[in-house]
Amino acid sequence: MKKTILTTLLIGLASLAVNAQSSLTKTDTIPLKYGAHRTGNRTDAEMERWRSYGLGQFIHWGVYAIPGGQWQGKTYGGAAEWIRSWSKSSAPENWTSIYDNLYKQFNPVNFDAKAWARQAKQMGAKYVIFTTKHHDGFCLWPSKYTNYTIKNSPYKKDIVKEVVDAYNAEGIDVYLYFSIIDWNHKGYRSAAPKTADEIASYETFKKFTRNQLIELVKNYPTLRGLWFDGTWDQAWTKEAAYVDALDKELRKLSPGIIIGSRFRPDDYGKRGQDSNGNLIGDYEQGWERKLPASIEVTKGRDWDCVMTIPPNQWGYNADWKSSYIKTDYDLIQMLLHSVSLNGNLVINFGPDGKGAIRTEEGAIATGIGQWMQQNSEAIYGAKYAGLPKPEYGYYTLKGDKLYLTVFNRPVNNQLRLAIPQSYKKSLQKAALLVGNQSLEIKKTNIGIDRDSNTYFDVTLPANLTIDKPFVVVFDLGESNGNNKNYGDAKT
Ligand code: H76
Repeated sequence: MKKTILTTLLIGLASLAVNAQSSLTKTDTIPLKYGAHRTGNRTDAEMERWRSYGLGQFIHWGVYAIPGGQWQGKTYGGAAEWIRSWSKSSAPENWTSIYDNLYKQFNPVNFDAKAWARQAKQMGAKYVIFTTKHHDGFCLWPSKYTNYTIKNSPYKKDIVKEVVDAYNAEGIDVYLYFSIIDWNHKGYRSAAPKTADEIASYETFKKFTRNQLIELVKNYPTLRGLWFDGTWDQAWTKEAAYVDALDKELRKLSPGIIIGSRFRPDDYGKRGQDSNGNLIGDYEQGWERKLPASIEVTKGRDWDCVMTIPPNQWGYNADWKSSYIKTDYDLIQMLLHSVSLNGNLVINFGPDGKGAIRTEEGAIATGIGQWMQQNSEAIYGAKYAGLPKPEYGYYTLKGDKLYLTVFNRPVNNQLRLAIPQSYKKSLQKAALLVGNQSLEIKKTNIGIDRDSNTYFDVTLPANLTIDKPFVVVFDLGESNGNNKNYGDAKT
């Protein structure tokens, strides 16, 4: 039995990612042909670019936007983009066939890719993930490999192209969402094929999937990555060799492309991380609508969190009355939470059947954008600071600047920061990010000296009137022993 203790902890300023293997004890390694391609994070420029985004936009759009979660007075109840799978007993009569013909009405007269892109830019999104095809199989690009595409709708034009061009024109990177599940393809199945006929039929689906992916990568050469979904079927998870070869092929066709952890299964059908616990793909895609509670649970991996504004609705749902809708404040807090732990937050929008982004989403985008306009320095390119989470909000770090985004302002206007004595940097200067007003820092001895922290008090201006989160910037210097408590008596 070979035991390796990997104790690499990289919180240096050059490589800000904490190594995935930090302080893990690895025991037996299972031999895998199709496991992780590497054990640490990617270090190339494309991935560095991905890491610096902070904020992204997700868009779920397709024919499911027409019913918007309901049909003829009946409510589906599940996630609106899943409405095709409305169960027979509660669904309108002939529901599947109604749904499969909806594309004949897909004519989004209000769709304006440039307006979407402008709004995303104004919100501060650095990248967009756009649904080319969801589980229903309807393609928003004119795929050569099926008739179930935008080309055969009244709209006709290539929506993927319009989106790619418009977002690129705003300087926003484009990633394409692609569902492996395809309820429209005859060869698609969920259970692993067993009989010769089933296997032959599934082969047609595999070929089709490969063709479509190659088509997307070739059609839209500026794409930066693929965001896979619907890869959990047993039929797919048993195809490790096929998917591995396809992954390599796509990477060859599109050098630098970024593909998350939801594409390839390993030899044993494990997804996300392989049977040895190593991440498959370029970043962790498992934080869907969830945020890691600490840096430890991220295992030092790159990750994104895709977040819905309502509880779990991705495609347009007409009914936003029945549940809690996140506010721009909630989402800004999630953004800080994400960036403070080395993740990107991707906020989902679900345009309606006519192509309009609902006014509530527009207002949220505006609110976030106004905040980003003033405070994005604490977000873009910022990383985990190597410090425990402060009770007032979140730390992010960029170069020699430490940002504290304050959500919980103390009533006495004193931010008392507990800095571990082991921290390699010292806090030199403090100022409000907006307006650059400098703030006094005082070392504070409050008698708690057994917890290995040094306490610093930063006084906020009493006349600071602000009802939004705000940022305090610290200039960091080399630690000169400053963090140690002084004057401790011998006992
Ligand atoms: C389940 C599921 C899918 N994954 C999310 C990202 C949405 O696309 C949802 O429909």
